[in-house]
Amino acid sequence: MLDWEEFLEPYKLAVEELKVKLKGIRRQFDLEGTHSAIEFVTARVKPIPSIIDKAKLRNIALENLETEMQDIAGLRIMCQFVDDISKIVRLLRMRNDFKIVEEKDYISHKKASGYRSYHMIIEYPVQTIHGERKVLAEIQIRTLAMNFWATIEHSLNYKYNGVFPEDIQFRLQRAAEAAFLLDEEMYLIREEIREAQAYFSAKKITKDRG
Ligand code: 0O2
Repeated sequence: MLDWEEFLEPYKLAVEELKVKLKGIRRQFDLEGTHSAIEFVTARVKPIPSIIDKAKLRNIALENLETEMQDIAGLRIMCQFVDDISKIVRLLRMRNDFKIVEEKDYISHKKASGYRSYHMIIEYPVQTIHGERKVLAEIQIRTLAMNFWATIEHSLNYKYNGVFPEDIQFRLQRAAEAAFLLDEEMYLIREEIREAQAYFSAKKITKDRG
């Protein structure tokens, strides 16, 4: 019988530490006064019922969860523009506090569902009272538009148990195309937007300093 509290503890540590580190990247961009490639970060440890469901679906024995389920610890980085994603990927590749074990590019190769996102599976060392433990974590990097689509699709997926009625399926495909188009249009005017945002944040700093 798996002791879930004990099993999940290193994942909780990993998620908390990584969240602080990723938010630190955002703060450093802000301090430099340059456009932040990170808009916001979210993090979670997969809920136990979801772990059990996914394990059943993928035929993963509970004793193999540690090596075979890569997203028990999950972090999500949201960006404004598509080119921010490659910037973040490069930044993460340069770090030496974890090892990247796999990268999945669902942006160049979107999933059949219409899902787009960049995934990085990392091996992150946490310090426990019994010494170092390496845990797998998944970092998903996506634009705000990709995130909007994925969040909605995920809720509907849950509602329909993965089998969408035809009209919903059709709308979701169209919405995926619209999200792609939105990213493309925003990318084309990104310099304008960044300039405007830099102007407003500089103005805010001046105002805050009185
Ligand atoms: P949750 O609830 O977000 O945790 P694979 O590599 O294909 O063997 P795996 O482990 O599913 O299998 O990896 P994959 O495909 O990279 O997916 C991992 C996570 O990406 C999913 O976790 C989702 O968060 C997200 N994802 C992947 N495909 C889709 C999709 O079509 N729609 C949405 N909305 N999200 C997707 P979970 O465990 O499915 O869910």
